[in-house]
Amino acid sequence: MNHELTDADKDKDSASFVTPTGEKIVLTFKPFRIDVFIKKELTVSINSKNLLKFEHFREKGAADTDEEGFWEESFKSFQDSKPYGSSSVGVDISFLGYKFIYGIPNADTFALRSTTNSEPYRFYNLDVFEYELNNPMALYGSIPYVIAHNQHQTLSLLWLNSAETWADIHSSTADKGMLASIVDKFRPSSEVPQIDVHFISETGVIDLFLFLGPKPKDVFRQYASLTGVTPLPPQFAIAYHQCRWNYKDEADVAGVHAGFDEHDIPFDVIWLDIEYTDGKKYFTWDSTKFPTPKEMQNQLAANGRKLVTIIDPHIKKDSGYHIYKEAQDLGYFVKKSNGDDYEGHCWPGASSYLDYMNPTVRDWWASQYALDKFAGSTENLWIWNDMNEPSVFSGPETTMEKDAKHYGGWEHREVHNIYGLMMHMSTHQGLLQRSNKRLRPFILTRSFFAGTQRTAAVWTGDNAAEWSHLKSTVPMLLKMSTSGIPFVGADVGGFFKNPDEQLLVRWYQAGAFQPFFRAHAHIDTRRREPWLFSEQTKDAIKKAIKARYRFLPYWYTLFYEHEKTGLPIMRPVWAEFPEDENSFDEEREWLVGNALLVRPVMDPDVTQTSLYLPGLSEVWYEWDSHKSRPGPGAVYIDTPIDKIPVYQRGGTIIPVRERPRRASKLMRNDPITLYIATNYKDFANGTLYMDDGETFEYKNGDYLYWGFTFKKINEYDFSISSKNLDTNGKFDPDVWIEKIVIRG
Ligand code: NBV
Repeated sequence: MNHELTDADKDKDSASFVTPTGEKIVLTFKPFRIDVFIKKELTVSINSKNLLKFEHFREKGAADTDEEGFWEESFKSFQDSKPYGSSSVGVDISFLGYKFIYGIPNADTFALRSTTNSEPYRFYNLDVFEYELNNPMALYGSIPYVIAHNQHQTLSLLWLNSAETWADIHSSTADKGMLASIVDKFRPSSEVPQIDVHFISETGVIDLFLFLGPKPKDVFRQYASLTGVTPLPPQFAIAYHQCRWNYKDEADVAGVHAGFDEHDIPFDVIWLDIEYTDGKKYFTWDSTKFPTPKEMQNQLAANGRKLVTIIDPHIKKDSGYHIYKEAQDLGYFVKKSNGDDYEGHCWPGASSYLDYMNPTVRDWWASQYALDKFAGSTENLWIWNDMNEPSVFSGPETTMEKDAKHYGGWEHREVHNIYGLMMHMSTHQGLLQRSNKRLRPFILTRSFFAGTQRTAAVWTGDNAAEWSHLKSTVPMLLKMSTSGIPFVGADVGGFFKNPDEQLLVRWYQAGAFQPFFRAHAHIDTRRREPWLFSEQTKDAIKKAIKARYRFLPYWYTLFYEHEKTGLPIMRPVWAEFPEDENSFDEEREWLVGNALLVRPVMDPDVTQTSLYLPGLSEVWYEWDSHKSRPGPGAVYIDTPIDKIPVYQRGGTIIPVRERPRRASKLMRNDPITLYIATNYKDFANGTLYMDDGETFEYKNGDYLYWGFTFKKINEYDFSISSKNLDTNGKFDPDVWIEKIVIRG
């Protein structure tokens, strides 16, 4: 909402107004403070601790300070010239009545920890070698966003700043906090829990967004209305991806492609890492190892499969390399502080970096993906943007110097955390243009920022083949999902090191129920294609991958619904059960949509696993046995090596396809089975979305969105009905319901 102060307001000590939804906002001018009252209770207070800070740009000489570090800083052998002096901004925000706060994607716990006795959370996109878990350190991406949640109200806050940023989080009860006097005035109880967040950025402006809920789903929608949603991906993108650094040559690719068929394991996409290029010059191919890339892609396409290749942002300094030559001639590289082209070391050796902050450079980069420009590419090839923090091996903290210069005179320090976003946005534009806006693009990015969801999927980077890393996939992906990025995954199997067979199987089982499902491995690891292990392991992996293919109609429907509503696909329990306090720090299980609860095994040698079934008056059905259990409460379930604990929530209907095939494209016309799980009122409903799976025709009405309802008519009779939920959808596929399974 917009509210402008009147002249009369400005003469007073404070001003207040009421939002259209009834919240009261009080602005106090001296000392400056904003208080938000929800249902008459003080719920958010901004700057009550007086940490608001705004250092404007200064001119050397005219400055009022010569404090150490103000005009210049050094880090190891790097000198940072700070031409505008110290220019930090910051503010404190208190959430009253809250014990739990979430957000801040990184490798730490899902429910954020207090940083009172530790380092603050850091936001600075970095290529971190062998990152540590349970650590507030910066990783590849930044979203300075927090979500406060209690049983009655969910609120969130975005600190929109792309410079290096830190957040301190302190939790306490208000009677001890500095807000005591205000709280006493407005809240009867003196034991109000309180969380204080302090954001501070190295530079930039203060741009703060508050989303008032009241429910988790309102907050997700409100945040998405500002930062955007992930448009429906092509169907192959949500199926299974097979990656490694590196599939060596065309014969290797053909062998893996055939191996999956021979062992009857579905897969949709094979990936090529940096070794496919001619000397790490992106948009080229190693002509010995990949002499006929188009034929290779066509062979994959013949079985409904795709290829993804990596394209990194470092451009080899080599005047014989067309991308380098053209970009250099046109002046498209980021500049050093002295105005020369910036140079750093990366895979190809000495490299320059494109200035994606410049719209002309983005257009130019996008045009490189045109089929007639990117030699050897076809419409069957999709893109992976890695190293886009940007990673600079020779730079401070393996990234670019802060005083490097971008388009418009902006220093790198101002825009560091959106460099990757600008790159993958431009790649997205290129893939769109390549097909004349006919095909939906697929891009995977490592670096991300608020808004990345509009143009790319994200993975959690270089994890390790360790049980702790498998476990950390859940909080890491939940943090990203609740922070607006729904299409997220972690390298299945672990990137560094060699997983033992048990760990690999358990990782596939978790990954099969996470939004982006891709196996990946470091170049120094042993090969891991599923058939290279024991029969038992291969079969368990196959079963997990097939489970993914069975549930594809449900996943696809959820992605469609995300585009409409902004709801995450992988949800924390509290997103569906906001009042169930037992689940507020839950980070072993999650919900896929509103209907499936998943709690994979993430420990070695366990024959039984316990999980929590949330919700008062809820009933849950174990997927395989149909056995029902009431919520709320814990249950134990036997978990032999091929078992994935999955429960269907009573009251829901899930569409599946019972015949997994070689690739998802080949299943498009297969019939649907509906799993109906009734609740205590003998009721259930669910939805099914379908379209051609790859084009934008769904925007022109070529889709179908159906609802299914199961209800009780009288003591003996029930009805199952279906309804077209959106009559604008005109898609008429040759698909029928072949089977209905009723639980309960
Ligand atoms: O391109 C090589 C790797 C890639 O496989 C991985 O997924 C990325 O996260 N890349 C990082 C560069 C080097 C990693 C040590």
